[in-house]
Amino acid sequence: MKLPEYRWGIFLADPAHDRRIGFGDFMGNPVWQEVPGEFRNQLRRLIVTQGDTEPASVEQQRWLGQRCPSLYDLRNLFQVNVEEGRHLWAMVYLLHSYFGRDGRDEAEDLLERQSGNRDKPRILDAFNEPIENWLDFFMFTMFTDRDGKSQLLSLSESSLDPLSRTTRFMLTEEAHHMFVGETGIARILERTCQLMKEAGYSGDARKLGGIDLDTLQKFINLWFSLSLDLHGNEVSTNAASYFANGLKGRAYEDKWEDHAAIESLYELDVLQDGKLNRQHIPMRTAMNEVLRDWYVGDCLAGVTRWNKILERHGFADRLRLPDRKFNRGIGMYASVHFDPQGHRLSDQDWARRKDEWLPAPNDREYLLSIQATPVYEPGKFANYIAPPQRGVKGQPINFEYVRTEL
Ligand code: BYC
Repeated sequence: MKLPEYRWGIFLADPAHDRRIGFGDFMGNPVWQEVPGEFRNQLRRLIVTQGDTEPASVEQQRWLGQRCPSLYDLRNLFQVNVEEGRHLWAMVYLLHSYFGRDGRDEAEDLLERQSGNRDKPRILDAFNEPIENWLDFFMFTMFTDRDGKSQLLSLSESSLDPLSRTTRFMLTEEAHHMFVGETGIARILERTCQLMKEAGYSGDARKLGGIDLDTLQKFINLWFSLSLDLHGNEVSTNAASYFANGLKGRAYEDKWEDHAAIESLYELDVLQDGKLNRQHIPMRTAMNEVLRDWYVGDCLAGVTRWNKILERHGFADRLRLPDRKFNRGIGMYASVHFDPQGHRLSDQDWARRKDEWLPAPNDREYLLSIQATPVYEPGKFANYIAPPQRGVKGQPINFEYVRTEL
């Protein structure tokens, strides 16, 4: 369809008959079709935070078309961008329809903030990071969109039914974004393995214009740790009150046995006076950490699938998720440094060694050098990435997925 004919839609999952509040202090009551006055601020804040991430990601990704590895990938980028734009629309619909004047003001402010802007940045840190190359993009859609999945799963449990229904619909699209990320990295890895073999098992895929495993690992370390931060503090009274008030549940709340979570405890390594101590904290205050646990498990499954590619090609190397204390900017582990195995580091050791674990300027320069020219010819792929196994919606891989004529 031509761009001027495109219409943003507001999609809500079908209403569930006689839906009841499934957790917290109001469990069993009918869900709300309007916003209760006493929870107005908290709900607005959650919706604004969610809404703010959506245009942010499009702003972050706006340079990628000029560096795309194929028309197939360009098409996927555009679909992701259009859907994120629509997710913003969905959150703005909630603000306009349910929050009156202040909702409309908040919606305006969403247009004022901009990813990476020094004066008016986006609310959450990961959404101010530049996404300048396709490795960033695929890692972002693998790891940061997966935080989208965690957060949308927990918001879809909300007692505010319009919020639950919009987020339930958004989740269906989030799945495709993660597919783009996971298969994007899988295709790079496939090509890396081919190039490593061509290089005589020397392991240096860069010599042949590919992306080496060390660089892939550094980008995993970066985007996984940034996305862990998106789950908030380990111990959070905000999270406890969201849960108590029925605003935000856990992922798949119905799979839990105890939906009140008043008595139960959560075991956590608490950093005190520079030392880690295993402690029991009230479950409600640990809800961010509970969601983070779910998230880490979901990421791990993806990394295990990537490692099957290395295994199939006969390589002993493996990709790994870093320890969850590594490179944290939010939460109790942010005040000290840890290596990817979770060992404490002094500030000096961190400064000396961090480029071993996180993308360094020369890694970024290298990636930009191999992505300098976009590949716009149908069926052609940049040297560092393998073609997908199949095209989109039954079309062949060499289909002209994006028309580039004016
Ligand atoms: N960066 O009590 P805490 C997606 C602030 S991704 C900066 O732990 P809470 C998508 C926090 O605001 C999903 N600040 O907070 C993916 C608070 O500030 P105040 C997005 C942070 O509320 C790809 C203070 O620290 N959805 O959809 O429990 C493409 C105390 O923290 C950060 C949502 O985020 C951070 N990372 O937890 C497109 C869902 N973390 O009050 C889209 C809605 C915390 O001291 N948001 N702070 O000023 C929430 O559920 C919660 O706000 C959070 C934070 C989980 C984010």
